[in-house]
Amino acid sequence: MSNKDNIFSAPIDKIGDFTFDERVAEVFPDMIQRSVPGYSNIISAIGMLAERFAKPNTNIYDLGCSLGAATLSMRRHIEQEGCKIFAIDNSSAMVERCKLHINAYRSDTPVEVIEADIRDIEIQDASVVVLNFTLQFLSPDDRFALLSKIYAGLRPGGILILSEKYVFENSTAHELLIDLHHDFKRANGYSELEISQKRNAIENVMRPDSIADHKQRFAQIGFSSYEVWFQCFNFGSMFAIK
Ligand code: GEK
Repeated sequence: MSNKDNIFSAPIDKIGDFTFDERVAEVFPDMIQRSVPGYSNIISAIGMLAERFAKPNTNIYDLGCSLGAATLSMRRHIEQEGCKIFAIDNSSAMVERCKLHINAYRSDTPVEVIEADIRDIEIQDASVVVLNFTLQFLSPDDRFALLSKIYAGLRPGGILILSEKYVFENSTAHELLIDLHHDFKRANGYSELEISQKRNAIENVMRPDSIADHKQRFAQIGFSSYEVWFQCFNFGSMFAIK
């Protein structure tokens, strides 16, 4: 059982920018479940996609792995020989806990948990790359470079799974989807104060793109097929195949 997220439950004088520190890592499974609509469906489907796309003797990357939920889902499903999963995050609090989660179970597919900035790592011989709600935390300028590096490191036929929060061009649609997300958070027990304080804290560190932005960037980089395969309110997941 994970600890309950009450980080924004009491009034905070000066809301700083959101960081993935010790306090966040401790409550993370509860926070992400109650904040991201469809999170568990996406985690399960990442396992299914990995089962389908993982090729023998290739690398699998989980970029911005947090506590390793996507890595664990992929590891449960991958049956191919000689695959290795690299789970990478630049938060030491996350990496420390991720290692405990991963080492709690044994499996034939090895996992290496690495504390690093995903902008600095090498990607090679990859059949599956996961960015599950991570790209949105990079500065808009760094997103294209990272996606190009992933494309270069993927084998032909390899898949990138990219889950993100989206913005929408039509303002009525945009506001409605945000309101529905806030209803989702209320239904999961977050108070008005928690919702608004979290919104203020995350505004400076997360600048989402639209689905059209993502598609345009995939096309420019050279991915041969890409589509949204899941959406719930203003959250969703796409695949892009080399
Ligand atoms: C999951 N994928 O549960 N380099 C490495 N890690 C980074 C960087 C960076 N430049 N920027 C942010 N992170 C996970 C959930 S959470 C999403 C991902 C959320 C890491 C950051 O430390 C955090 O652990 C993760 O990206 C984003 O399937 O909290 O909304």
